[in-house]
Amino acid sequence: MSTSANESVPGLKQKKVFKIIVLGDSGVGKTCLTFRFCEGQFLDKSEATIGVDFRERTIKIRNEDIKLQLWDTAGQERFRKSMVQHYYRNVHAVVIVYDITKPETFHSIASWMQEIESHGLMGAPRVLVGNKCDCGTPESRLATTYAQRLADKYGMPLFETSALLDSECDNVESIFMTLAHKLYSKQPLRVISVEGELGPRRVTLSRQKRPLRNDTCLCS
Ligand SMILES: Nc1nc2c(ncn2[C@@H]2O[C@H](COP(=O)(O)OP(=O)(O)O)[C@@H](O)[C@H]2O)c(=O)[nH]1
Ligand SMILES: [Mg+2]
Repeated sequence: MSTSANESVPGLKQKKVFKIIVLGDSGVGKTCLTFRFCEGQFLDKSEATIGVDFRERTIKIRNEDIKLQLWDTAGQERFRKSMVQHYYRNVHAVVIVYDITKPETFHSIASWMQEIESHGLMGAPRVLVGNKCDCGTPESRLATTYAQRLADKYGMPLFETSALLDSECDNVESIFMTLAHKLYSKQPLRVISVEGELGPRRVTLSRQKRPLRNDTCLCS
């Protein structure tokens, strides 16, 4: 688990930092989604992200301040290749975005999954996001059932959102809050008692109090 700069000050409580990377083809709305979550509004003049950009927002879980650090990247291969190692370091969770009006961005998900796998992140909490649900017609949008099948195949929840519509901001909120809660409660279960050799066996499990990761975030 990463901690913020105050870790060197004795007596100050360390803030947990969750690093979440946002992947997906260029133009699907990664920058607008992270902006919506961190700044609470639609980013009017979104320019192509060059290399890596990150935004932060502090949320509260069980009265504890948690810093969510959202890393947003350019979808283009030419930028990704040069900074990929840096980008994937100390990642806690992954958001994969496609544009529901552009099937080719949905078909790229398989290669994004391969990239995630090659960086050993298949065990990290992941969500699939179909963005721009304010666009197109019901016929031109990728069917939810189709996307849900893929999400189920990879064992991740599916969210359909719009970074543009204020009425959809709760959905954008849910994407990152779902991941934050998953990360917060991601503590391994351990057996603390097994009862009755002859009678019915009852196994009690409890959550281990262990930090999720203990690495230091590069950008804190
Ligand atoms: N209608 C609509 N446009 C969006 C939405 N999200 C992003 N855009 C637009 O899509 C384009 C690409 O968005 P951007 O966030 O830069 O995509 P990125 O390349 O994945 O970071 C921009 O022109 C945005 O204004 C959305 O939810 N609805
Ligand atoms: Mg961008």
